[in-house]
Amino acid sequence: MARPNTKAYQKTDRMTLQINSFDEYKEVYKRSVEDPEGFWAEQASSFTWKKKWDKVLDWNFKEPNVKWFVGGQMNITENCLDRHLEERGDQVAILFEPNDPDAPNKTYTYKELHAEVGKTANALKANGIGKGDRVCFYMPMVPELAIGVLACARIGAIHSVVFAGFSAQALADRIKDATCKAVICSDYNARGAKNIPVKKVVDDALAMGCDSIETVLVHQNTGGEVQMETGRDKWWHEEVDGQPTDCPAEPMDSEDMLFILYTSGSTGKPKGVVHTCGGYMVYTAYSFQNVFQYKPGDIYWCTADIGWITGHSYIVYGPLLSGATTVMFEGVPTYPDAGRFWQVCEKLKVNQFYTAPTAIRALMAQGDEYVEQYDLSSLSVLGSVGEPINEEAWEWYHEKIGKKNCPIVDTWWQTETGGIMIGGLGSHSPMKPAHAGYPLPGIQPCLLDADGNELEGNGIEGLLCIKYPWPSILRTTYGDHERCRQTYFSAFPDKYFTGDGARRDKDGMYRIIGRVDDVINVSGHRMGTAEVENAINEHPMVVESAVVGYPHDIKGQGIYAYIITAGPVEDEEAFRKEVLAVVTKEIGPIAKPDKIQVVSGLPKTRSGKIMRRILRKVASGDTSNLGDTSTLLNPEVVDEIKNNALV
Ligand code: 6R9
Repeated sequence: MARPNTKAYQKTDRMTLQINSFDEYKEVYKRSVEDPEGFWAEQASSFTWKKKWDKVLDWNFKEPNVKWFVGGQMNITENCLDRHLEERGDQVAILFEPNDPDAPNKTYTYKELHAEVGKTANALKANGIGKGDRVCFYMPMVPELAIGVLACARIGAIHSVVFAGFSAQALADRIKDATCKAVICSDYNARGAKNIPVKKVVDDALAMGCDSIETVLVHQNTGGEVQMETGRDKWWHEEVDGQPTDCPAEPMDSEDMLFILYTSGSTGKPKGVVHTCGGYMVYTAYSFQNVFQYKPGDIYWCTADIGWITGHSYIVYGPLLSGATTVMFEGVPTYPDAGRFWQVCEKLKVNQFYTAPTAIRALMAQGDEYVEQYDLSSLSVLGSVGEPINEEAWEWYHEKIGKKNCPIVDTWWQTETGGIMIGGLGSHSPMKPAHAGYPLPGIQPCLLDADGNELEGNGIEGLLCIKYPWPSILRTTYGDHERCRQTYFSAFPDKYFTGDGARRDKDGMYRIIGRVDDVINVSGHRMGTAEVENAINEHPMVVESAVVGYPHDIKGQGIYAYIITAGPVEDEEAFRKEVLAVVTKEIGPIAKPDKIQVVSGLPKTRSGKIMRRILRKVASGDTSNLGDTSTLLNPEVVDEIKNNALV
């Protein structure tokens, strides 16, 4: 093997990437689409590379095959940690706010975080974990989760974080799909007033035949009792504490895998979206600094969970790459009461605050008194992510939280896009309620009609696609490249299809309408209808089921399930509870249907396809015009479904 060119390519003025006005945005955007390679090479040059790339971009959307910074070598943790040590080694990197509001904050400076990551990386190595191995995380929002993820990246192991609300079954599916070598978990999860067993779920998952797992590393969080299997299960503190703090960063090819993150689609089981090192690094840092207009010394808080992409890109990587102070919150928005977010904003003097519409709607419903008692004057930028934000929630966020002084950046993006694609740049972009706005530099969205024709001009609506690669686009779906091609690149030639519908208004601003496929967005979490149906069908009484989304005041969308049972249901309430239990067991509580209607049949076309359009209309309470049902195989069920609808 040829020795890598070890002459480091360094430039450390990392805060120079920011755009400072809307005019500048327009100029930068123009350049970014006229010369994408030159533009991204320039952005990439502000990072530490072990070896500079030979070629900026190699791509086609047919296979697809996308490679950024080809031939370059780097390690993302050197960029998150080492390169900040000189200038801001004593600045807080992670500011941890525990679940218990009376417990002290825990902080890690860049120096301390660097040392902890080094120790943890050495502990992973001592346990036989190395470059290319997959490591699953199943943990609450504690600093050790971020430390563990970075420790993997340090040694080139691929992390696969599974949200700790998923069931043992869902965890087992993900461990098996990625053939993980180790699981890192906590003993318990302190969430609001609850103490949720975490290690127990891992034990249950591993009992489902996760043969690839050699080690379970258990972080002691609450100190509650757990069972440890000799040889396999080890305590985090015993493995990590005695390790040397120094761990050399593994040289990674730009296109080596950084992580896998499972997400739901319209068909089949969740797929493992794969992101690679170089492009993801450049894009998450660039988008973080521009969207949030982060300035040195600011306190930035994203309330997401690291189990989702938002946590990966905008709690861990984007902020740390930018030398920011990033808040990690263990708790929930309503504990000890609905003022917790605002109490923490006051206490920590948060400058940029990034949350989801579902949280805003839930807190808005609790009344303004929870907001009014806190001083929110430190806030400068408010962010929204995960689902469309309705105008009422937008106005409340703007007025009550931002006191009409803070821009709202409504950020549209996906697990697959790795980073924010459409959204405002702090106060520099014009904003409109419920509109994500303009594409970030380097992002080339387009709207297509159903035949794949690109719709030109403004004041139009269509299917949202992206026609040119950006550095953090997904590279594949783990272990199944064909599925990646099929899902994202086959609907329209040479385009990445997002699955969302959008409108471009008269000013060229994008408004995301929502999914056009069978994906339901519940409280900002993606659920595939097929996935939920498969879970429901596990109930022995269920013959067939169909699940659709319907408008829900707080969650954005709720889950409405139509179920055909084998024989009559004696006790509907008992049956409902059993179905919820099955779904909780198969996926997790987030996938529980809000409404369950037992039906004698499902409306089907003559080719046997469920007419979801009809089911969606009924679920939304709109039975006025169900369209032509005469071509159905079984038109008679429509009346029955309509008459017994739960609205
Ligand atoms: C980051 C994230 C992606 C789906 C996406 C879209 C919806 C996300 C949105 C939004 C309207 C926004 N979505 N942000 N819809 N406005 N600002 O949420 O990733 O979990 O993969 O979900 O969420 O439908 O396609 P992910």
